[in-house]
Amino acid sequence: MQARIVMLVDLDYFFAQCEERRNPSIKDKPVVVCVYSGRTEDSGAVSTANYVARKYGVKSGIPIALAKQKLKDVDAVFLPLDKEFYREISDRIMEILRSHADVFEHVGIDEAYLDVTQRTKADYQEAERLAEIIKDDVLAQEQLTCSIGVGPNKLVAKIASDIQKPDGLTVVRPHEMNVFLSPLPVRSLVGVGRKTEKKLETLGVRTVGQLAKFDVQRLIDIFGRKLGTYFHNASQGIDDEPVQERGEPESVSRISTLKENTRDPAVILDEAYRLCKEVYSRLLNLGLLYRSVSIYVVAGDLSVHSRSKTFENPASDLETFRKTVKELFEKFLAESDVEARRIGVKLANLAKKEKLQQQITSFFGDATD
Ligand code: TTP
Ligand code: MG
Repeated sequence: MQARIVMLVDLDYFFAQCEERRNPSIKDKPVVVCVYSGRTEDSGAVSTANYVARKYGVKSGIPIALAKQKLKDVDAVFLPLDKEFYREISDRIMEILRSHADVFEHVGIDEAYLDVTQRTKADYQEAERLAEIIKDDVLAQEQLTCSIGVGPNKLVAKIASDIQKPDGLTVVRPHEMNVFLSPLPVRSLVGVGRKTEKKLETLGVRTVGQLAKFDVQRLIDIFGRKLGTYFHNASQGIDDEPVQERGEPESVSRISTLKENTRDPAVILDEAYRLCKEVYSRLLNLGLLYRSVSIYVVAGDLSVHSRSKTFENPASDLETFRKTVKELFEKFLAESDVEARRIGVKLANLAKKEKLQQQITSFFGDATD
């Protein structure tokens, strides 16, 4: 396989950082984002916490009651999850990241792989510069910090991204890989969970370096061919998994929160057109056509309303999209008396451009012969 350069970008303490961005006055305090189960006041688990809270031992997954105990005498902030708000920020950041990648793979709400081999001409210095630019862009446009790992493959990039959090940038060149990986605990490798870690420990293997020296046949005997081979390769930093765009989405949408609740069509359309532009640019990147347009309104009382229009034939232009969005919002405002708190636009029934071309060609016959 040709030498590659892969990045993993992971946003720092993501949900909690979004909350800090919304309300900067809490930044220096421990911030704990909670999933309340609703049974009793404190039942539920911690979704994530900022790094101030982590110093007190508060982290993802622990019970809220335990987090409160750990922060007993501290002026800490406990907040409920607001997934929609984090999703909005994530969507916009993912677009920034996508614009810097040859191939982009969206992994989770705060994480993505970027193959940057071509645009950096496989040069690590270039890749490091690009990573700095990405960090600056995300900070300037969305006021959030992230950590980036750069390496010859996904496995190394992922581990590198995690090693200097928050606001980290770690570049691991191929010749540095073994020195980088050797001292790490085996748990650093994707796929090594607590159980595998225990098992390896009984074999005297604690670090990635020890795993790399361990007889591969014995690993296969113990874990089976697939896993044994994987552990062996991973410990040497070998990973051929390509960075891959994940499937074609069924729809492309954006939603955003208005500065204040309103029914003013000018304000609503102004924001809606901005969202249209974002959605449209995503559509262009995907090389897709659309057949339906929807709008969403989340009202002041958080009720959700939508209107849609579906065309007979796929459309591909921004103007039709904008015109339909305008029509749908005007219709909605005429029919309903709610004030909009958040608004969204969506393109769905997406179709491939080539398919359309094929249809046209088969319909009209091939004009070239
Ligand atoms: P992570 O990237 O694992 O964590 P993080 O971004 O909060 O912190 P870090 O600086 O270490 O990257 O997860 C991303 C988001 O996913 C996180 O902000 C909250 C959510 N999450 C949960 O809700 N439960 C969990 O157990 C974990 C691990 C994450
Ligand atoms: Mg994160």
